[in-house]
Amino acid sequence: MKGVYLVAVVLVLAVNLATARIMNKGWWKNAVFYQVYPRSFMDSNGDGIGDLKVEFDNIVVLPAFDYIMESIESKLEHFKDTGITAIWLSPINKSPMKDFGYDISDFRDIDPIFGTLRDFEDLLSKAHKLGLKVILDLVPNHTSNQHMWFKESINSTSEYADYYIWQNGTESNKPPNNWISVFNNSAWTYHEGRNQYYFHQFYAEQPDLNYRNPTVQQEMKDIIGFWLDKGIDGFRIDAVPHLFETDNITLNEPKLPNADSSLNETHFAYYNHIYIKDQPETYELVQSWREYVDHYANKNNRDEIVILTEAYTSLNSTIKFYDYGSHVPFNFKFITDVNARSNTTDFANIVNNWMKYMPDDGIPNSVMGNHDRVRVGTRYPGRADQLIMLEMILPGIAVTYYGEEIGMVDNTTLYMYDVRDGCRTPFQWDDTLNGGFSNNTNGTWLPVHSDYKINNLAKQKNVSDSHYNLYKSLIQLRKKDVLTKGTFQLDTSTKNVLFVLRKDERTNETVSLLLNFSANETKVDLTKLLPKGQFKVLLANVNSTLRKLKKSESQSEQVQKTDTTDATTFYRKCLKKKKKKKRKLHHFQPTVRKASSTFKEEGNSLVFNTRVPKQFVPAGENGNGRAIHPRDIIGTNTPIQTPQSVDANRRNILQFSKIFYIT
Ligand SMILES: *[C@@H]1O[C@H](CO)[C@@H](O)[C@H](O)[C@H]1NC(C)=O
Ligand SMILES: *[C@@H]1O[C@H](CO)[C@@H](O)[C@H](O)[C@H]1NC(C)=O
Ligand SMILES: *[C@@H]1O[C@H](CO)[C@@H](O)[C@H](O)[C@H]1NC(C)=O
Ligand SMILES: *[C@@H]1O[C@H](CO)[C@@H](O)[C@H](O)[C@H]1NC(C)=O
Ligand SMILES: *[C@@H]1O[C@H](CO)[C@@H](O)[C@H](O)[C@H]1NC(C)=O
Ligand SMILES: *[C@@H]1O[C@H](CO)[C@@H](O)[C@H](O)[C@H]1NC(C)=O
Ligand SMILES: *[C@@H]1O[C@H](CO)[C@@H](O)[C@H](O)[C@H]1NC(C)=O
Ligand SMILES: *[C@@H]1O[C@H](CO)[C@@H](O)[C@H](O)[C@H]1NC(C)=O
Ligand SMILES: *[C@@H]1O[C@H](CO)[C@@H](O)[C@H](O)[C@H]1NC(C)=O
Ligand SMILES: *[C@@H]1O[C@H](CO)[C@@H](O)[C@H](O)[C@H]1NC(C)=O
Ligand SMILES: *[C@@H]1O[C@H](CO)[C@@H](O)[C@H](O)[C@H]1NC(C)=O
Ligand SMILES: CC(=O)N[C@H]1CO[C@H](CO)[C@@H](O)[C@@H]1O
Ligand SMILES: [Ca+2]
Ligand SMILES: [Ca+2]
Repeated sequence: MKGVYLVAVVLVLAVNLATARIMNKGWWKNAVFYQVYPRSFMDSNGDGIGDLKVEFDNIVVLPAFDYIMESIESKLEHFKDTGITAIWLSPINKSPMKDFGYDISDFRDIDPIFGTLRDFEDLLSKAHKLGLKVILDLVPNHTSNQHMWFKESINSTSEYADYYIWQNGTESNKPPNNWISVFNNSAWTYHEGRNQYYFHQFYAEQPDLNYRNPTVQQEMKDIIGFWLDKGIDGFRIDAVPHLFETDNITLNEPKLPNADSSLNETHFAYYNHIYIKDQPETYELVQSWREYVDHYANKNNRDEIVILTEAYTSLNSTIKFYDYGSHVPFNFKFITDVNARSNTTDFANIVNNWMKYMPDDGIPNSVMGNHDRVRVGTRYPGRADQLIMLEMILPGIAVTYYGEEIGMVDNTTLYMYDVRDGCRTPFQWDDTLNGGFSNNTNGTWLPVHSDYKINNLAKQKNVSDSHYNLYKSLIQLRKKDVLTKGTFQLDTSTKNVLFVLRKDERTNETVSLLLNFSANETKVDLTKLLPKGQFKVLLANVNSTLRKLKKSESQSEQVQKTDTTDATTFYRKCLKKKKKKKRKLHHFQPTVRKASSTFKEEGNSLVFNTRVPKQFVPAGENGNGRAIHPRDIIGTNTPIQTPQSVDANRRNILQFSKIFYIT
């Protein structure tokens, strides 16, 4: 009997070993992640603030997809059409909202403004039914000062005493050292209750957790486990470079040798943050979370759990996260290192440097905006399509900030709560009250951008030549082998033209992208770039004349130019033809068409971007590499502007507007 029993046990063990594994590995590798800023996405109860629950034809649906749901049956279809892989929700945890959710007072609960835990569970299960992944924001660096841990930590003999970073002041009761908060001024705030200073990388209401305390490390793992138990598919980890600080409190940070002369010792950007950013222990901590989620997925036979990391730091320090467990170390270089005056070489450098330093098994990614930065459509007036086309054609992952898909722009004069308000205005669903975001007749937490009547999703869905339909088509295109597996190459040999070539080595199929950086028409000799010179235009930016050709016409037009196809001549001919005969304009077919017989030989396709609108400022004018808006130049070691300096910002915006918008 005993023998039989033993055998049975061994068998069970063997079965466990054989079945326990991470499923669907790499599902994220060509994903489009869509960032939802819940306050501004969809308001279901009329309080003017977005939330998780959306009543729609008596069905509760998730906010990200309410626009997708004409009916239940069309849900899945429409999701498949749009092709977003995963939504990432900015923090929805309980919070006093000092930093709109980035100050958490209970990591295991949902803030009542957004709904309940139950609402979240509904959202998650509906998302999963649609084949959609859900990523949550994890904000591990700090808690709210209203968190129970912090309240207890004020008592220096409680078990939470070492959950935060407490230090005595100097003899004259000044902060212990010169460390500065990201939002400027001392990173130390005195607390009477404990007669000590506590450290905060961000607002004083966001005390930093002490990761040198193993209990704190365990707490955060438990929180990760709590949300994994709910079934979420991954985490986007906030403010990662700030996790650890040096433990030698006597070390003052050195001044940056090239600090801007307008800065002084109260500014974050004044110092070289060698002691409070990018510490080696930070990488090990991220690695420990990766091990935790891998172990979890493995143990529970779950799809791979993805980790995305937010780090505004040097290229090297960002890339290093690949080696420490981050699947997606956000590439913010298109936000921080280039602007509307950058040239094609500057752009090529961003891509090439990333590729050069990324580990061989790494997956690149591109981020064009988020809730801290001026929207891509505002940073690049009239060129939002270009940037979206670029990120969609480049290899790897694309990250969309809500509204980018319809070309939303900032309200550049808005400042109600935070200098970052401008890019956080509500999503523009349609042309009804509050852009369809909320039925509140008193307005919404931030006003809807005034262009919602002409720029909204409903309208764009009905017009084939729209940002939304371009976005959708790009996502469809991304599913082709040539874009998921193809090689890539950049070419800047034509002045003002950035050329991206993707090629499927097995079939020789290519997809190319031409971006014109000049405000003028630019000639491109495609024979140099595409050896056989044949191409088919697949997609073009909104308002491009190319889009308005008849399908058959656009093809034959191109076929005639097998040898010296010249984009300008082509473009001019299109214009002429358009003038000559007034014909019914056919919208450009956004999907990939089967190559007609004339294209069989090479199958080259061209995602063709013609010219940018007149308001584009050519490189050189003020071309000193400075950004349009002070917020744009926040990069390594540069602070998010403090509310105090907002007036100065505003003046700059107005001043710059004059340069940028020719009306
Ligand atoms: C807005 O919609 C909510 C939910 O349907 C409803 O309770 C509320 O009365 C509406 N408010 C207005 C002003 O119509
Ligand atoms: C501080 O914590 C200790 C240990 O838990 C407890 O005995 C004491 O009552 C607390 N003091 C206050 C003021 O809460
Ligand atoms: C901090 O100051 C208190 C007196 O307020 C003193 O008892 C304690 O030893 C000091 N701690 C350190 C680390 O110097
Ligand atoms: C802390 O830094 C000081 C230099 O400011 C150095 O003299 C001291 O040895 C360091 N202490 C430790 C424990 O590393
Ligand atoms: C530092 O600059 C700020 C303006 O950004 C100014 O208000 C402040 O007085 C300056 N502080 C010092 C110590 O110079
Ligand atoms: C980045 O890392 C590379 C290779 O490790 C090194 O050659 C380069 O000097 C580093 N750059 C900086 C700015 O640290
Ligand atoms: C592109 O701009 C950079 C500065 O951003 C400059 O150094 C470089 O010479 C420019 N290259 C070309 C080809 O104009
Ligand atoms: C609008 O404001 C008025 C006056 O403050 C208030 O009575 C009313 O309830 C508000 N309506 C909504 C929908 O919030
Ligand atoms: C920006 O917000 C302000 C309210 O602060 C409003 O008056 C203005 O019309 C808004 N601008 C746009 C373009 O929506
Ligand atoms: C791809 O192109 C290469 C070089 O022109 C050629 O040798 C190869 O046969 C082509 N492969 C296919 C599948 O057409
Ligand atoms: C654009 O074209 C105009 C007129 O042909 C010319 O004057 C101008 O210099 C051109 N600008 C650039 C940036 O090439
Ligand atoms: C892009 C992003 O999420 N930025 C956040 C970084 O962390 C600080 C503090 O939590 C937030 O204020 C930012 O919004
Ligand atoms: Ca609401
Ligand atoms: Ca920290």
